[in-house]
Amino acid sequence: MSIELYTWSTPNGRKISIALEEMGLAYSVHPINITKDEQFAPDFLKISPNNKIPAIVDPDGPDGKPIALFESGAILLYLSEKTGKFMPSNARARYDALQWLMWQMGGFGPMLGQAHHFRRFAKEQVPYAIERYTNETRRLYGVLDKHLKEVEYLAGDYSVADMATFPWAARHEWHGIALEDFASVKRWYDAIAARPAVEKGMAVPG
Ligand SMILES: N[C@@H](CCC(=O)N[C@@H](CS)C(=O)NCC(=O)O)C(=O)O
Repeated sequence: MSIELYTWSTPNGRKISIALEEMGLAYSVHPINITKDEQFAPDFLKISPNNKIPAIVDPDGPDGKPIALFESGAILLYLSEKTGKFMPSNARARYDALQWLMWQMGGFGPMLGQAHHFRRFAKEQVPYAIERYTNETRRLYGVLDKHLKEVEYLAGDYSVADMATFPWAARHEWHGIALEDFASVKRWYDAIAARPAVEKGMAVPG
């Protein structure tokens, strides 16, 4: 039975379509148009009470019963546990992957999102906010670049931490970053962009 994916054409949504493609799981897509407030529809709120995409319903949950999940980090961990893929089993490596996943969820996502808002969508130009979030974004790219000088992927092997981080880096023009300024990020980015599952996942919801 296929997993129901509730999503929109945003980095957080595409984390999950990438993971589903990488893991070879069958899924059907339900576009939730957040520009038309569809995330506030009562039926969607039953699945995602924080009125945000992505969310999933897996008819075949851990106990064989359906499970609904929101928050992209939780969904990635659920899918990796379900399939036994893209999370290391060794405890030390697992915590390495978890810390980079949490880094993405707490920083390289929320801060880039604020940069997008103030650089592209805010009704008034607020130079302080533009500078604050653009600088913080650049700092985070510096952290990522330094780490990727030492390792091929965020937790050594390709994992859900990379799947979470890549779609945000794919919006680098929106947050004022030239990937050429971060050579190791660029090497990592190009390798992930070339994966067929990533190409398919990035095209969802179409
Ligand atoms: N921490 C959440 C963030 C999800 C999120 O911010 N989703 C945005 C689109 S990328 C959304 O649905 N926004 C609609 C709204 O805030 O009303 C996650 O990672 O799943």
